[in-house]
Amino acid sequence: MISAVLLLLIYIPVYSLINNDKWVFLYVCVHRMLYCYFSLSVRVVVTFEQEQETADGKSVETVRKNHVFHLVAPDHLLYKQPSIIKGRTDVVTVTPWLAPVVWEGTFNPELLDSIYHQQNISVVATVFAVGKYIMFLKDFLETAEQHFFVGFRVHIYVFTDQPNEVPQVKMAANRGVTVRAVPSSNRWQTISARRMELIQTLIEEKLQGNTDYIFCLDVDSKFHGRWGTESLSGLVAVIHPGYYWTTRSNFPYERRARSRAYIAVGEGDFYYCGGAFGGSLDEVHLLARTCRLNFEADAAEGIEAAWQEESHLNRYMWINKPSKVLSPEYLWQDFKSRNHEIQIVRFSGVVKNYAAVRPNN
Ligand code: UD2
Repeated sequence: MISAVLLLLIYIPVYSLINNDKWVFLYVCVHRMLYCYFSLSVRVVVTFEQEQETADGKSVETVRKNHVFHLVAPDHLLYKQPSIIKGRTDVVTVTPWLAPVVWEGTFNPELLDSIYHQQNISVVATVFAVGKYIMFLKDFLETAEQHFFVGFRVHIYVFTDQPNEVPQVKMAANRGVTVRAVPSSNRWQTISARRMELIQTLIEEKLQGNTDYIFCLDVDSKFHGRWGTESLSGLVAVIHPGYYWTTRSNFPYERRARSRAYIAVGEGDFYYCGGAFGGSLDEVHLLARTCRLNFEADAAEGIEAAWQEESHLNRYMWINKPSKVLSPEYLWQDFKSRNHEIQIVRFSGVVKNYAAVRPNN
């Protein structure tokens, strides 16, 4: 189609020149200028296709995604001069596939915020508070208001079996909470594992077309420091605080080859948290859908991965490399003493008595 139009656009001016028809010639020239303008202006958005295996391992889905690489900063913004020879040297700030690893001191929050304010982005967070975990929700919501994407459009979706117990938390004008009722369960493994399915459905039913980014977070946690625009990317993973000092043979990946979450000894990059992940809506939708299908296909064969959806997430991220990796600052654990490289704890799991909060153990 495009080549036919182009041929016509070449043929008509040549014809009109031969026949000395200057109006036709002018008309075609304007068309060609418009064509050049539009083709150049869409170049900032790169579209590519990715093939993704679904749970049965046979069918292949083609997913089309748009990634906006163009970061526009406001003119005359003054900020500290960046350097490529001075900076953090105590930690690794880039993965072998060249995704940034976000640590305190590696980014300029004011610069990033001013870039993303111009895009007027909207961010969703999902959190599950089923059974006794409802007790963690108040602190989670209150601290999110203080630290999570402050100054941006934020909406938090709370999934709970006790909608009437959701605490009222005062929120800024462009922020809000929606409560979604979910059934309770007498197995914590089921509650934890169903999250992928519910995230997938939420994206399909409510978020597509009106949300830019989504983060899926554990409720038994609190924010202590900024979590903002520095965390934005296509597919975002958080390094688990318990396993970043250890070798991959010690990662608690699913090791049974018959599971779809299987990662062989000697494979794997990092151990990522099931309690925090996110990215663009399209990427998280694909992740949630794939993990859910794989989880269900495993269940149909009577197998549950070692750490449920966390194992499937780790398998997914092994193949689909995250485009940004967040350091353990983004999910620490209160019971751990802080290592020297952790200059700030932004989000951290509270100390809990598993026997007291889980429906089974
Ligand atoms: C780890 C992961 C968690 C999940 C789990 C394995 C981190 C830091 N944590 O946490 O994300 O992968 O292992 O399944 O990566 N929940 C309820 N009600 C319940 C039980 C769970 O609402 O009765 C929800 C709640 O949002 C909670 C989340 O599921 O935050 C994870 O469950 P967990 O906190 O018991 O799992 P945990 O701490 O072992």
